[in-house]
Amino acid sequence: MKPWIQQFQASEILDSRGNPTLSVRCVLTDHSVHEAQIPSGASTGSHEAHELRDGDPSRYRGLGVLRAIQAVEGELAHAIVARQPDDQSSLDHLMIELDGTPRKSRLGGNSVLGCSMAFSRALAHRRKLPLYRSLHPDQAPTLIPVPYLNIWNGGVHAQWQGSDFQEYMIVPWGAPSFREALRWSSEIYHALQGELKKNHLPTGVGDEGGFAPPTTSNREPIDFIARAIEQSGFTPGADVAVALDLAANGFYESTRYLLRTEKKTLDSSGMVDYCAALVKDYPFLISLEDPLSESDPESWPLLTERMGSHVQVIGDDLYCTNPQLIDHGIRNRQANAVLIKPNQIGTVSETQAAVGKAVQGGWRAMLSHRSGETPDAFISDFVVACHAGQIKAGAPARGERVAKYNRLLTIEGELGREARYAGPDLIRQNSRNLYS
Ligand code: 2PG
Ligand code: MG
Repeated sequence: MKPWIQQFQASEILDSRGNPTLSVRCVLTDHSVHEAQIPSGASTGSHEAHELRDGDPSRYRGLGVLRAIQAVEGELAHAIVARQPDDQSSLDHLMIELDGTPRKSRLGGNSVLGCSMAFSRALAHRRKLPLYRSLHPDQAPTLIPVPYLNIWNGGVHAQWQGSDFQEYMIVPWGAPSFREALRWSSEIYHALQGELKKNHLPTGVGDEGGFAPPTTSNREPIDFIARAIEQSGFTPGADVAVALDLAANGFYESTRYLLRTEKKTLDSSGMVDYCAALVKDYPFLISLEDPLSESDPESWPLLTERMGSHVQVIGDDLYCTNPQLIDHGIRNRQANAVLIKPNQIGTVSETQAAVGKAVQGGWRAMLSHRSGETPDAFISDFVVACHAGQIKAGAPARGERVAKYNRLLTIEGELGREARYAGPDLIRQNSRNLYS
């Protein structure tokens, strides 16, 4: 076979928090260049792929990625160029073997994922397909996901200045199309801004573009958001639901949940009761992510059972997009959905396997950005290709967040009449068809 991959190049760029991150370019023998930029989390799970950083305090407070650049341009590039893989799983397995550690700690999850994503784009170019078709070439993509837009930031994404819970999201699932869903969301975002101003609250934003005012209760943001939905002419629940990422790892300390804004300390069963009361009082609350800590796995099945089938319980830090951990979670009925972040696991094929594992087990999957982002919209193509039907990518504001939503507008436009906006019923039905 004629060689088609010429080289891999990498460089240090800045992410949305102003921290260094990795850009990787796959250069082909036809001289085309295919780039991927790697995001970075702040509230991370303990099983995430290792992010290789320099640790040299004289540059970028130790966060530089020069060693990751070396890994890409050295060992990884040499092995890939020598082997000339021509499909995604051959490339990813080659890199996994070369690294040889469970969490990609030798060559770095960031270096490996950079090569994996850049290669995906190169493969799409070679197949003359858009990325969202090339990622799943046997199945025509049609399902445009429901966006979960984070319009109120708390927890570590707001430097613990506001709510204990990290993300309050609007879910415009009653819209007839993604384009309309995004319009609704932008209108609600600005209505919320107006409400905050009226109440003399600051309208500065957190890491993911949502507002981040101080609050004395974790329920207050839900009340504000419900008002903003209504003021924009929509019905909470039927038109626009609400979802939370509590990111409970962040406020779990020695077997207790510390809700500082409410001056409450709860044990596991207290936290389960707290969540049960929340979904009872707010019937339009349809999804809770990381309602409990990853260090409290025995309590997850209790909470999921209490929520019943109509509330989505999503494991993020608990599973870290790892197919084995997801499998364990399914067998133990810990949750009923999983968050999918490519950089938690470190290759495109393993990310695809994680979605497949979830859906085969009857769970839903949601694609996700990271709090430290770049304009790279890989996850938008990925979510359409894998039919997961759900994506969260932050507020309908800030360049690195809207890049994902804008890419979905383009895809919806390209699919034309074939495109179906996921809505409440289609999410489960379609992803199951693909993996059964
Ligand atoms: C999360 C993510 C993304 P981070 O917890 O779901 O919103 O945050 O990237 O900081 O882990
Ligand atoms: Mg999360």
